Amino acid sequence: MVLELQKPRPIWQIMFSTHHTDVGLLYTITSLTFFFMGGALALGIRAELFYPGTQIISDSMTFNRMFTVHGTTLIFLFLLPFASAVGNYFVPIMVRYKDMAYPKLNAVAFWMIPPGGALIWLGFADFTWYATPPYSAISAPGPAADMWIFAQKILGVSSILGAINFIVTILKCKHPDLPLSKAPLLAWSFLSSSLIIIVAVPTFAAALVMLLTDRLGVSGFFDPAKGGDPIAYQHLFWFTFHPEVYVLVIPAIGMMYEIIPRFSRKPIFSHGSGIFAFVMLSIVAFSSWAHHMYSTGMSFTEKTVFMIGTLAAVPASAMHVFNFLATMWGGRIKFATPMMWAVGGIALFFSAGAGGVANSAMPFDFITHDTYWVVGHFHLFVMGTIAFGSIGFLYYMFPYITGRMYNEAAGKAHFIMSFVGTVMVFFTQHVLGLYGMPRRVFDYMPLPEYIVMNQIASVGAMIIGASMVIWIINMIYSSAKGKEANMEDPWGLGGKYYFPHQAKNPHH
Ligand code: HEM
Ligand SMILES: [Cu+2]
Repeated sequence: MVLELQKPRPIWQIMFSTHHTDVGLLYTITSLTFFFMGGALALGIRAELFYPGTQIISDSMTFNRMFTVHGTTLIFLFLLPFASAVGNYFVPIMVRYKDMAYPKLNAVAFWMIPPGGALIWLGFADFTWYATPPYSAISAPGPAADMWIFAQKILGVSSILGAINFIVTILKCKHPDLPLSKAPLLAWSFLSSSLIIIVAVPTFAAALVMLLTDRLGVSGFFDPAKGGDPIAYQHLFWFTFHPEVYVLVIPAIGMMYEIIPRFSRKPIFSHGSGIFAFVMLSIVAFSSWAHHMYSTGMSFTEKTVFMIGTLAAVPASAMHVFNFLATMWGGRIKFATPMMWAVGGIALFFSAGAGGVANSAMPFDFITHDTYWVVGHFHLFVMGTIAFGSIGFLYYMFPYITGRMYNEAAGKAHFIMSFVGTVMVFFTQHVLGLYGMPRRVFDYMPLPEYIVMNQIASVGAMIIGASMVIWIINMIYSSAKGKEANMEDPWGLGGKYYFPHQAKNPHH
């Protein structure tokens, strides 16, 4: 089996390899490490908010640093690299090519991530994951902020290199017998998200240079005192980062497209609508960035345009959900661990999407903007959908990577606890937002409602944390001692299933 770790192999052979499955493995391990690091900060934040007043974090500056690094880590050092991990393993196999188009470039893109991560963690900046001026341009303290900016430049270049590699691999290296329209949806998801990356990310790269020169005192793009405009930064930022949320979610949906039909023992209900919805999403991703900026004083017309632009993403997202449901409908479903994560992820995708629709209505957004509602909304996506899809997919890959089976009972316990915890934390945060609790605060008024809801959220977070410990133990133990997997049919679904077009290439 192509994905199997060839044992025994010394670690440096994997580290210095440019083979797509080895690079995929490096991406997997790195991204999971950052997942646990970023998660630990989240537990610290929730512990602080368990009671009003000061608990474990001494000052608000430290608190700001913690959630800045938490968010930056989980988006840029976990979700994005994890998607690259999956893409590296599967895209070449799915388009029936021996490797990525540019294997060395692929390794270079990976090796930019550890230094980027180190800069973020050693600096520990405090200006939130937006780095919003004027604070970031004028007064965010020293090396931390500059290290963050520099790290983002590195990670941005890495993700553009990765995207170019995926696009070329899919469009140019695809086997001639495989029409693009028949390529698996997982491959399509990488094509779509890579196209978004190469259009969106350069804008933020420009904004970062402007921000850095502002900090160096040689320009005043975003400094009102020098005639600059801080709102301009927000436009550049959200022009990149609204589409970026689709860069995150599209591969996760692609992963669900692998899992759902397989565990429903049915073909995908509609391959064509899956492709259509991916392409639609990657176009309309660009029509909605200013929905993050309703309260910055845009004209009514502008706001209306962006409200409609935002809603344009809804039918495309819904198309995926219906496609999943129709695939499961009448299938002989086996709720093994990967399937549970995928189905749980779809349920939360639907809930989070409904919250998004509410948000995009500007009068509602005026009430919820910068409250915990927003935190609840996007976490339901990033944790409830994207991380759920990713974790489920990792269980799915596990036998193929290690040749062994994970422990099914522990996998299910992990899912159930994470699901319950996720609902407890992020549904409650929506309500907290409606009660008016602002986001990014280190303390809150000692109202009974606030206290109870913050405690529910904090307990939920601890449950998620505990479930992750089960996961780590299961992964480590099972990769060494788990029972040998039947590589042709690890879950006993009946019928032989290989990845559609399995490549058999020696490692190089
Ligand atoms: C596809 C998956 C999605 C992801 C990953 C996602 C993620 C996010 C993130 C990260 C933020 C907040 C950024 C921040 O302030 O730190 C956000 C805010 C927002 N999202 Fe989503 N979102 C998704 C889908 C949607 C959809 C489908 C809609 C609307 C139909 C939507 C509407 C909004 C609005 C209006 C805001 C701004 C709220 C505010 O700041 O007042 N989102 N989303
Ligand atoms: Cu957005």
